[in-house]
Amino acid sequence: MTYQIEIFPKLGSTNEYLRELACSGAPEGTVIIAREQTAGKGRWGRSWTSSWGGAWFSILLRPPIPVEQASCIAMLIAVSLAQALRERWGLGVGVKWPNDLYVPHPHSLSLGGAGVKYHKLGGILLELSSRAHTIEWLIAGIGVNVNNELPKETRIPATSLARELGKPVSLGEFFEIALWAMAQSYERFLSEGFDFVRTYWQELSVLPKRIAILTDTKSKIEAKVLGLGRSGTLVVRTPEGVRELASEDVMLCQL
Ligand code: BT5
Repeated sequence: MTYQIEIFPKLGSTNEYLRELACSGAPEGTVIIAREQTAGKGRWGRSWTSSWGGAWFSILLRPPIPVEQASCIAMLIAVSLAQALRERWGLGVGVKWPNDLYVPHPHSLSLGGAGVKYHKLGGILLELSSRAHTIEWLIAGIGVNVNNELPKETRIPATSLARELGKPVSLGEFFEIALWAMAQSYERFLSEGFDFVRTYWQELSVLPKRIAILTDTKSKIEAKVLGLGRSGTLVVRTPEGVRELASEDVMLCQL
């Protein structure tokens, strides 16, 4: 895949900007980067704080896969980014289904936990248009905190590469590494399928074994995580049996 990259000092949302290009036929590999976003979007209508110094970008893909497999793309991006950041900066970056990059923060023993807490380094927002089960365009919006100031009022505490490493990171190098890693994974996915992503996901996932899921009926169900399904779904065992969860249908919450 070759990239065509445009960089803007400020945009509302790179996803929104790229959506217009996608609708007017822009090619796969079009990348929009904004130094700052004034209306950055998260999932479920949430907002994404995107001040100067972070990596806020969107990639246009036109994968020849059924729309039901679109979540595979979010997984492969999360996994390839986590691996690339681990290799380059030696950070223990993990992936949290469906779309987050987390960094572990050891629990303080005085707080009584032997477990590990995580801080959120970044997130992915997938948007797409489909016709007759095929994908017309898919936009992967990626936000990673690099050197930016961090938002304080977040559900999961936020962290950045600079905070974790104790020094600023070259944004240019970040983009070079991230875009290269994603292109490699995307091409491998198209030629050999999703299994290699599932294997890496097992190693990188930070989900605990037992989770609670909030379904569209707003009921909270306890579940045991079994693994990643063939279409990027989360396979869990609930009291009613084994279920495959699609990221757009459920929210994970505290037990
Ligand atoms: C995500 O949503 O994690 C997906 C974020 C995708 C952002 C990129 S930036 C480039 C592209 N253009 C866009 O407009 N969006 C994409 P979600 O899982 O819903 O997480 C949102 C929640 O994360 C918020 O409700 C806050 O609690 C928290 N949050 C907001 N900004 C954050 C930040 N910079 N770092 C960490 N957490 C943040």
